[in-house]
Amino acid sequence: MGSQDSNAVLSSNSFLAYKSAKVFVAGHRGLVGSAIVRKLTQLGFTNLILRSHAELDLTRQSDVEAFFASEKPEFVIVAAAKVGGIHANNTYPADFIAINLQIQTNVIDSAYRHGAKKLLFLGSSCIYPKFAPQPIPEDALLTGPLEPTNEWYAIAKIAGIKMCQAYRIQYKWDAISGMPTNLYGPNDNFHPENSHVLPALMRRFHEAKVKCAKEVVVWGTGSPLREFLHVDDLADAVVFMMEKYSGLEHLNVGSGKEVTIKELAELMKEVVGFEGDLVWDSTKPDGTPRKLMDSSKLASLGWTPKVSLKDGLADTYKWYLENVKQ
Ligand code: GFB
Repeated sequence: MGSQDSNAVLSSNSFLAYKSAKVFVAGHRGLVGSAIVRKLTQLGFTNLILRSHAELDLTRQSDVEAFFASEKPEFVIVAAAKVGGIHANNTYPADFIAINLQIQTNVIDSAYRHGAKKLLFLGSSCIYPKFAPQPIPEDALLTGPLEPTNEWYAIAKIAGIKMCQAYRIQYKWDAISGMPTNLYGPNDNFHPENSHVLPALMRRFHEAKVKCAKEVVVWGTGSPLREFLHVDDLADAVVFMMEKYSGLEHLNVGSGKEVTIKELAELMKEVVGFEGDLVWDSTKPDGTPRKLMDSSKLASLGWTPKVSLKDGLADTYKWYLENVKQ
């Protein structure tokens, strides 16, 4: 794992051997948190600690402190975040930096202070420089300027990685970070403007099919490349890292497969069964041209993704049809 890892603390706590442990999944109603809860439940974990936003506002330091003081979770997975697609990131920079810094700072610090054995913090592939070498290795972090459309979110997530590293170095505390690539799956946000490309296109193609529309508008030029990972694969990787990894360095979590936005749109059209045309709106930003992550470090520990993009899209569309009314 590189020279930095001389600071690694090898975990003496097996995560999987201890299914009655108190595990706090922060953000359990979102795309990522709900997938982690499904996975942990399937694995037989019996003591998950879950709080809705109404029950516990993670941006409020004193509430978070009181929650950790009373519950004292043994394992913590930080899947709570203010997230969104390129338009939301570009439109609400203050929310993206402030809310994410507040949530992660409160949760990481309180988890440490109240005796959690291990914490996993989740970030995003947008932490890397806009023109990072491809595929992007972990050590490309902080080597160049960020993509401007999401630098506020990226700065917050970089601070989260660094906070985990700092607590590991100063306190020898077992905090690790995983950086997933672009995710999708059940419980995604299908908002027409603020969501990520995959749920946005699924909804737009579906609504166009229902209305028998002749065209669907897709943002940008279609040329950017993106790597997509089904959220069930991420949940599997989270459990794998909780069990097997205790290093200083954050780890990339990707599928290793990339497609252009045009290819994604064509595939989505096929999965949804829309028969009209695509119209490209080049007034909308493309964002970063390419962000394929190098996930070979995680692979070398023995983890591989399982869900293909085509199967994952079909599975997500099935979920969307069952839940569209909500
Ligand atoms: O998914 P997306 O918003 O996120 O956009 P990023 C990916 C690409 O899809 C861009 C294009 O080139 C968009 O222009 N696109 C085409 C669309 N049609 C649409 C559409 O209807 N909606 C959306 N949203 N995009 C985000 C970051 O970047 O990735 C976040 O802003 C986060 O911070 C996330 O890191 C994973 O991949 O560009």
